[in-house]
Amino acid sequence: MSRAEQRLTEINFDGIVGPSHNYAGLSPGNLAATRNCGRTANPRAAALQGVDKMRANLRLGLTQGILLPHARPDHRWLANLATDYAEASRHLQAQALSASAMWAANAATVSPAPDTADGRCHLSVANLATLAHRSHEWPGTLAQLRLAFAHPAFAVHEPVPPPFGDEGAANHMRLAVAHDAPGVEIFVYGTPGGPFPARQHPEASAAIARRHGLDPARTLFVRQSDEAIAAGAFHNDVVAVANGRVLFAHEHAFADKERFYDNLRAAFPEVEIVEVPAAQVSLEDAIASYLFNAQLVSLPTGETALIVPEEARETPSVWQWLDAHVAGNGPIRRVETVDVRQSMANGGGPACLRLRVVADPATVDPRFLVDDVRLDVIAQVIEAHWPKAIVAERIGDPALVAQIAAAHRALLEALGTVELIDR
Ligand code: SUG
Repeated sequence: MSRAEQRLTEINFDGIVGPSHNYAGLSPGNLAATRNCGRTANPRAAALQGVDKMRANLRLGLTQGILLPHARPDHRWLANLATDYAEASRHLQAQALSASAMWAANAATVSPAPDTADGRCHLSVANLATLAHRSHEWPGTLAQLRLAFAHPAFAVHEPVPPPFGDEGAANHMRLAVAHDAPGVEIFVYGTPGGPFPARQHPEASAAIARRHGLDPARTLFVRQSDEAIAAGAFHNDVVAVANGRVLFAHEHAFADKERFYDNLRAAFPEVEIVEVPAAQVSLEDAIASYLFNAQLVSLPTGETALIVPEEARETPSVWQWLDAHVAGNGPIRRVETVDVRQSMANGGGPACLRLRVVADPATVDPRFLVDDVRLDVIAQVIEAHWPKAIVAERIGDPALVAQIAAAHRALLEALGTVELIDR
């Protein structure tokens, strides 16, 4: 299919919650994950919540894809550390077992074809180098992206080498008058020195912009505010999200806000900046409710909708702000809520669970695209195989580990992707 024949649209690829989903408190700076450390997790309910979120997206007329859980525990990683699961310490076991690949917004940074010098859609797999349990995701992610995006319309890159930490699309935003029009790409990075790690390094962002062949005149590098990181915004997508002409952000999301907004208006005069003042929604309420970790989407009608977690409805300041915005003349015309509480308890909201790729669905391996029928198949596998509960003390139990492996295999078999079995 020639470039001219491609019909570019935004596809949301949601990470299916893996059967090893548990709460091990592995992410300093991620307040929900720290708070819920040791709590009993419900992998089956978690994965079904994710499936329901995808069904809701389909009902809105959006195109939906999936990324698959990785093989866990990661025996290859443990072998590289000269140990195995039975021998490893409890902490290392938790790091090897984590289902953290579910947060697909951290899988890669994506630059759609209209933005790149060679007219291909570029994807750079994130190295997630800052935290041990996430640092071994990238080989599995790379294998999947190479399968899903094997068409010449795409270029899939290996991660930027450490120590330059890169956490993917969670620290990247794109504005464009339409998904298939040239856009402005915004890379948001953090600076070390605060109480929590700055997980996105500016060197990594710059390397990605170079390798994707982005036009420097339409590429911005912006520093996240120290205040936001210290308050628990461990990724930019906890305090800001963009889509189309709309940038939706908290007042305290960025370090040098005025300069950023000036540069953005110069690069993209069509931008509509919707800023939520701290006087109306505190940084704490924004982070606890995940107001900004929302899917900001263009509906087929052309309207902009915001898909927020239930927690946003339950936070009075946030819900009042949203009500007033929709009642007024703001660009967000519709608010939808989804229940992803199991993921939220580990700091992953609706936006964390998806990777946006602007592409022609005909160029994507169909095994990575879903409709209601395929979601039924996925839900059946989850119902039949995912553990109902994981109690923290049980993570070393060989019977649990065997059940997780069998569940993973059952899903890959059902989806025809068994070649990814040891990934
Ligand atoms: O990297 N939580 C993830 C949440 C990622 C959310 N993604 C985005 N904001 N895009 C993280 O902190 C917790 C796992 C544990 O503690 O068991 C965890 O990895």
